[in-house]
Amino acid sequence: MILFRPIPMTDGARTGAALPLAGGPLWFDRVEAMETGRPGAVIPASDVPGPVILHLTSPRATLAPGAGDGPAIMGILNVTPDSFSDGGRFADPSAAVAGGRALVSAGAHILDIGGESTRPGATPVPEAEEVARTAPVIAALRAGGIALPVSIDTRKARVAVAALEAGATILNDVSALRFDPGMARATASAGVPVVLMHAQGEPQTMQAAPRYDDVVAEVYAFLAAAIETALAAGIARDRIVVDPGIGFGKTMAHNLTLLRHLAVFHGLGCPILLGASRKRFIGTLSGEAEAEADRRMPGSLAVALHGASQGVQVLRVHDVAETRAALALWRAAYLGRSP
Ligand code: HH2
Repeated sequence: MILFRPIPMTDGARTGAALPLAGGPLWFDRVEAMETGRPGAVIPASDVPGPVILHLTSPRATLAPGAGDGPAIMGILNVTPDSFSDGGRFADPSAAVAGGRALVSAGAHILDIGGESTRPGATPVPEAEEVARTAPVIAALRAGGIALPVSIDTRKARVAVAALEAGATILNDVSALRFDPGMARATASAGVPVVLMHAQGEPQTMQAAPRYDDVVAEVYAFLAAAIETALAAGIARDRIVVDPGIGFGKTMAHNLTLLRHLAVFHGLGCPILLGASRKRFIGTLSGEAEAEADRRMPGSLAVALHGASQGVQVLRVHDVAETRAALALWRAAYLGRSP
């Protein structure tokens, strides 16, 4: 199969052939045609088949109105004892509510609440425990007047339904509806947006020996199939968000290849979420491999700005204030936009 990767441009001086990338402020007039086993070929956008161009250019549904036409910042709140970066910080419900409020004040457009770590080697959490960790925190945030979109990071329908009842408005499933057969039904009947993420293997073992013949083509095919499954379950296309799953069954080389080719996923016709914040490869490349995860913040900002320059619609991050500031400057410098 040939994949078409638009080559995203931010420059204010556009050529006559410029097309809007996913209806946003970036544009493209050239595309890399990619086929497994062959060198990529750069071709004019006018040579790309019509249905592909439609997916590459059509505006995406907005997940967070507060984000305008920039990437939405999804702030991470892990209500777990063992998450790789913030584990234990928000395990107590009142600390979690305070943490959520702090993310809102820092400028998050979406809050992502998770009660089960999916870091490599993490042990699964029983459903009832995951509900008890997450639903009361979401209810307390809503009771305290937090009105912005809240997503629940779970693979389990029961946890998702409890979170929706407590006030969550987006589902974030790192198994792309594969872990729990009830998840697709729960998503369809709630009519809320859902993030479908690629992962190879299960969290306990996924980093043991990740292997791909062509990581971009395989992740793309996986996400295309996940979209079809979601559509067949009655989930509307404009409620689907895709995510290449950085660090989920991937070596550093796989992560970097996906980052370089991120824009190809616009061909799926859905918003793209990028979750790279503080992940291990950032520590390795920035010389902070063995340091505390929060020392990976500067490297995480560089990757977030790379995501912005590829036109991703959602950035899932731990360092909300810093990402917001970096994006504001990036937008001002590259796009001439003031905040
Ligand atoms: N990464 C993590 C968890 N959930 N969801 C999406 N859609 N994309 C991601 O890349 C992603 C995710 C892992 O990071 P974190 O939540 O910080 O750690 P942990 O799983 O240890 O709680």
